Amino acid sequence: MQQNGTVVLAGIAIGLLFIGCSKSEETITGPPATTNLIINSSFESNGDSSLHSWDIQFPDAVQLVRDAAPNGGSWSVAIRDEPILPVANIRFTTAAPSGTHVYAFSFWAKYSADAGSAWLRLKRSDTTYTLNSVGITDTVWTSYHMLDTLTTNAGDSLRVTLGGGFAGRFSARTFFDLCKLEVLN
Ligand SMILES: [Ca+2]
Repeated sequence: MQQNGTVVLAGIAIGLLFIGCSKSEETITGPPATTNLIINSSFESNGDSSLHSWDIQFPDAVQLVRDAAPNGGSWSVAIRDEPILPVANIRFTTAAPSGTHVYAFSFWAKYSADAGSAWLRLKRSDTTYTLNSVGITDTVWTSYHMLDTLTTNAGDSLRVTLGGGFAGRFSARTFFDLCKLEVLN
């Protein structure tokens, strides 16, 4: 009897093990795969600041700072005022998915002393079209969202530009974080 009891208990234990396994497999299913085209949206990697994948147009005016948007990790990018046009900026460029799609361009930003702007542009052959531009309007972290329906061809590129102001105030900064360009459909 005692032996049979041990066998039953072992069977229950193995059964629980399988239930445990199937439960953990179910919990693996997460949110749908992201369609964000921007690599390094949050200006950080493994807790360290990073400008990986962004082209820096005016290195002296671009800093990574420990001041993140809500749910934006630890770091953001701060772009200083420069009395120049085009303004000091960083850019991310990617091949455009071909066909007609709805794109959501979004980011968090704030400014001190003088406000910068962000642009979404389409590059086609030798011409660059501005699809959307927005001036930063707040001195506390605020989210900005834009939707664009766009038809693109092979060879087209999409470019996001994040820029500082151009009043030339030395202390002025515009901060950006969580910059995304998502393909919705
Ligand atoms: Ca961040």
